[in-house]
Amino acid sequence: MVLDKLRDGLQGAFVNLRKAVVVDKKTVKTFIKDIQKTLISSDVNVELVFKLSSTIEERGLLEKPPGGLSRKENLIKLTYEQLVDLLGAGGKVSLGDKQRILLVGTQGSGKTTTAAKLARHVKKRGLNPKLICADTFRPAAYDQLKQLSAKIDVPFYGDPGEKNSLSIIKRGLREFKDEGVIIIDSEGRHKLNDDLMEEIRGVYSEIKPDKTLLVLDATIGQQAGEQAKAFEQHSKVDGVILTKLDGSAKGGGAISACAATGAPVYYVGVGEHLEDFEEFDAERFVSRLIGFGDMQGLLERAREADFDEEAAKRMMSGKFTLNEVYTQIEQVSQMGSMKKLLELMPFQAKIPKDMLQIQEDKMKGWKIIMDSMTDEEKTNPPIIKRNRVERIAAGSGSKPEDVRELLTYYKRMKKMMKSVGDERKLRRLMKRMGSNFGM
Ligand SMILES: Nc1nc2c(ncn2[C@@H]2O[C@H](COP(=O)(O)OP(=O)(O)OP(=O)(O)O)[C@@H](O)[C@H]2O)c(=O)[nH]1
Ligand SMILES: [Mg+2]
Repeated sequence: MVLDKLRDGLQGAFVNLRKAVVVDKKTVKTFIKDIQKTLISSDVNVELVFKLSSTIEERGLLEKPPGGLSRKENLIKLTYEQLVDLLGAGGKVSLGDKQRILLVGTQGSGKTTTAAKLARHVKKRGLNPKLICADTFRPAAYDQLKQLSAKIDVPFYGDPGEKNSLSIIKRGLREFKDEGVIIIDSEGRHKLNDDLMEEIRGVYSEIKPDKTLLVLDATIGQQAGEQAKAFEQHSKVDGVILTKLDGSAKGGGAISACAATGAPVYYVGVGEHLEDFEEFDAERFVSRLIGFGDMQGLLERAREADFDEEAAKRMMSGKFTLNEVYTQIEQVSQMGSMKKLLELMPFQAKIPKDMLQIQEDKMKGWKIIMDSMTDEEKTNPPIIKRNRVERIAAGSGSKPEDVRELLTYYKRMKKMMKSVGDERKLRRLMKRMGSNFGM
């Protein structure tokens, strides 16, 4: 798995936070210490770590949590956002039918493996990748890439007899009629010396790749930032591919250093196999590290499910009508399927199971039913007796049972509201329901 230590450290911090009963100064401090320790041991630059932690601390303690969020959730949200910020925006290669991608990097950084991984990735997306081996420096380079391309069944061009990499590339482009996503594996040298830079510059100005991607070994930690900078000074680098993130204890340092340098990380290599390769997306990456499903989705939903004071007051005074049910349903459909919503929740709400299992399409049907009701019926549902049930069913194209089912649901909800009793409990309940039903 990717970045075991970083993941375990962060998850540990979040587990402790979740267990905390109150979010006071001490809790926040302990949480932040845990985060700091983890990041620093992943080789993240100390200054960046302190900047991140002081932001979390200040805002976590002082800020009034935005709508619907508890202090704890707000702290999680803040930390999540700060981590995403630390690891950068990521980048995207918009893959097309006709494209030249040049891979550059020092020796052993993983260029050749990455060329094949990228080709596989491109192919999976239904595009047409082709590989060129332009490494004339390392004797076995040709065979290595040739074998890899055979494995993924991707056209390959190379010439072990040719010493000039530029001429190989030109011939390769001609051979491939310059069509498809052409991925060029270039040679690496031990260091970023002038020779290598000269070579890259030459290739660059002649070939004019659509994208030049720098392949960096993540095990070098925050030094990745300096390498990215050095390359950028000599040739145009569009983005970075970080390899060996699986085996690196310093991956966090490598990613954050690239982000700090302004070099977007496009892809990450997470193993020796060709399928161990992913697009890098900081948000998804951080969500996975800290072990919540789709954090972004949760946050959006938390915002949408903003606590509605007015609705709470209305309900407290016993005014829970079908209008409230209507709003509920509307919000649920805005939020997407309830099942999906539940998967997103880090904190499983304790709401009666059968209440959660009310199906989405049923709810949509109820909305249509309510559209056939008069305002009076919606504000005062007990007046809906048999005749009205039949009229509403006919008007909404549904069955009388459906109308009755809706009324039963309404009664149950109303009873639940009443049984809650005091306001604080209701608020809590509403918040839970807000996350589940969209109130
Ligand atoms: N664990 C792991 N190993 C990787 C990854 N990417 C590459 N490797 C390994 O790193 C070693 C070097 O990879 P290459 O692809 O040959 O590197 P290169 O940059 O082409 O090397 P030169 O051509 O010599 O400059 C190989 O043993 C690869 O299997 C990765 O994401 N994870
Ligand atoms: Mg190579």
